[in-house]
Amino acid sequence: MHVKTKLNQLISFYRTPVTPESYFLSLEGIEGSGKSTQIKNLERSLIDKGYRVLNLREPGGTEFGEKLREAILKSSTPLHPLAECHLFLASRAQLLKEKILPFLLQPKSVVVLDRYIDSTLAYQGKARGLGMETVLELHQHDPLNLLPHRTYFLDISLETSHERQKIRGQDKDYFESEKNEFYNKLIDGYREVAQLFPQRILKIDASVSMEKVSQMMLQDLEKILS
Ligand code: T5A
Repeated sequence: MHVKTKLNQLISFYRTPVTPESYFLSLEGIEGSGKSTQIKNLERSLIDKGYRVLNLREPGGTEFGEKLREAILKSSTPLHPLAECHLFLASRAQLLKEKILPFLLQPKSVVVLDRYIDSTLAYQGKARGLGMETVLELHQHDPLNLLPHRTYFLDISLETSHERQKIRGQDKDYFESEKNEFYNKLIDGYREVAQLFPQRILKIDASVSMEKVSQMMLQDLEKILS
């Protein structure tokens, strides 16, 4: 069967949260694309509009998920791509059960998540070579088949990512130590994922100033909330 047909069939399994005036947002992009920076602005703006906001990160966000985060990002041995993928999914399933789903049941609530399914599609599906179909198949089961209302994909080049990481000057983790070849595949992967979900994912040029990126996101958010 043609890959596109298979992907479309898999996508039809997904559902989005339905509590009135509650929203699920995610931010995506390679290292240094500005997700954490923008989440703070987004949170402030949502609180000003009278929303309850739960800001979480992946992997992590629960006691169990934070242990998995440590196990993955500090791993001294290369993990099998399937092992890696299942660890991210385990963290995600627990986060959905413990935090995301209960929070979204309350009206006027917004979950803002730093990385979600699109990270797995781009990192494990594309860059590690598992295949996006495999990653989508693994997300067909409850609660993993929940998609955000809106995903902001902060798109930057590898050069910009390196420059920002250099300025920040932190030690490299498990993924940050990967070679350029991995990152080039990853960037392609993210752009493919954005094409796969054009209604949900908004690709933003995040190489411009923080203020401009924030402005683009907040303008779009107005439309999502209305
Ligand atoms: N992973 C995760 C997978 O492989 N599969 C999965 O399914 C999941 C969920 C998590 C790792 O796990 C992998 C992906 C990751 O490698 P992480 O530490 O949570 O790791 O995520 P990172 O993306 O590595 O976090 P970063 O902090 O590096 O990236 P951010 O949050 O996108 O960037 P931010 O906001 O910290 O900004 C970085 C620097 O750039 C500056 C900031 O001030 C900061 O110094 N900056 C800008 N400078 C100029 N102009 C702008 N517009 C700027 N925006 C930010």
